Amino acid sequence: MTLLESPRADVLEDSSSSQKGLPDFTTDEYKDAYSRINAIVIEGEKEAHDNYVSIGTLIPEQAEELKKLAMMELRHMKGFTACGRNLGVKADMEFAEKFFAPLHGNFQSALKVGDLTSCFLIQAILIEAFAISAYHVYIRVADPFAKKITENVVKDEYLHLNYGQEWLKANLETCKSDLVKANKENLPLIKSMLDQVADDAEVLQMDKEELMEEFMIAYQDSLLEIGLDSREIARMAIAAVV
Ligand code: PL3
Ligand code: FE2
Ligand code: FE2
Repeated sequence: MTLLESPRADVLEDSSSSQKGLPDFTTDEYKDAYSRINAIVIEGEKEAHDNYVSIGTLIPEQAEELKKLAMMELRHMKGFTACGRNLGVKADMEFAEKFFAPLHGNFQSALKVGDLTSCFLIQAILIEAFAISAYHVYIRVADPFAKKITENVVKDEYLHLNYGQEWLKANLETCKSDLVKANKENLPLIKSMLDQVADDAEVLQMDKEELMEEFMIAYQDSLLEIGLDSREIARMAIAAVV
């Protein structure tokens, strides 16, 4: 009976969250979880900026374009900093730096030897797909201020994903085996980052399975676009679970 009373448009518009209701953004529990999640996002955006600038040093003819992507990341960082401030939360940056350290280390090693394939896979595919999945899920349960900011950010993240995708696509013939190898080394790190953030995300009403699902969609779509076939993609995705 009560089902008939629920407004149909609402059900169509939003999935699970509108029926569950949004979290209480003012509780200590919410703010505590947000202090880590917000820091992760701020640190991720800052490192993304640095990574695009670094990639530009390896492709001088595209440095200008990469600088533009990097500037977007700084804007994202400022936007998410404002989200934390708006909720009265102090971001735990020390936690976030540790959170990114393994992936950051792998990116730096790749950069040092001029391994563009790994650099693009780490930053433009894995990190951007991670961000896209997280932002999509967050938008459904965010406070109105953060929702608006995140909606604008996620559009840019697709541009970043596409940029890396295009480079890998154009170079696939020579970089395929390196791509598979880099994926094997780095996809497990993304999985472990997701595991580490899952409890805090849950407090924000972000469901872990939903995050994984959104990540897999962005990841698979991107590898398909780069030119890998379903079997190759399945093999690559398995690296996350073995
Ligand atoms: C690159 O443009 C951005 C890199 C950021 C990576 C963020 C990963 C996010 C994981 C946690 C999900 C929370 C989303 C909530 C936003 C305040
Ligand atoms: Fe970003
Ligand atoms: Fe980005």
